[in-house]
Amino acid sequence: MIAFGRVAAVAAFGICLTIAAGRAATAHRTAVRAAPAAALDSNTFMTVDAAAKKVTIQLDAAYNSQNGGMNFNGGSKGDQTITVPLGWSVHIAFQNKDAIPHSAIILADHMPLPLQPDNPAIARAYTKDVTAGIPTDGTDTMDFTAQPAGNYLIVCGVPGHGPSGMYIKFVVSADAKAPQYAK
Ligand SMILES: [Cu+2]
Repeated sequence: MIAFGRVAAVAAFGICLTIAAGRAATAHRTAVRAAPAAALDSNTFMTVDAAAKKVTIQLDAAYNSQNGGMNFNGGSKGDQTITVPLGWSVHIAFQNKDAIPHSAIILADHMPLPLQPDNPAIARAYTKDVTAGIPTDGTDTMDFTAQPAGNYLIVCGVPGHGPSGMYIKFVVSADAKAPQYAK
């Protein structure tokens, strides 16, 4: 009975965490819904230095409760697209807002996604602890050059998360004149 009680307590604690996370996510959703109805406000996640040809992107894992928290900046299953001109410098600031670990790695836009990705399609385009994931509130940065031109995905590298829809699109474009963040 002692063991059962412990299991029950752990389960109850887990439920509390879930409820708390759900409330936080609801607050996020409300904020997002209040934004202009057009394309995603790129200023929310993207800062552009045109002179330096550098783009800084905030990448929040579990930004809200979209796809059960399996999202980046509220995007999942490829429903957001970040486009960067070929050759620009990219700085991505990753933060995990979830109760479970997540990571990020750039892969070729090719299905099916590997269950456990470990080889980035763009050099240096991955966070630390790609497979184990970065814990709650953990952060990391990645700096890389947007090349070669092509269609990619930013995917969570924790096994199973990518196939569960935790990915958004990332395009390196030879034609784009400026970065764009679209939903
Ligand atoms: Cu994940």
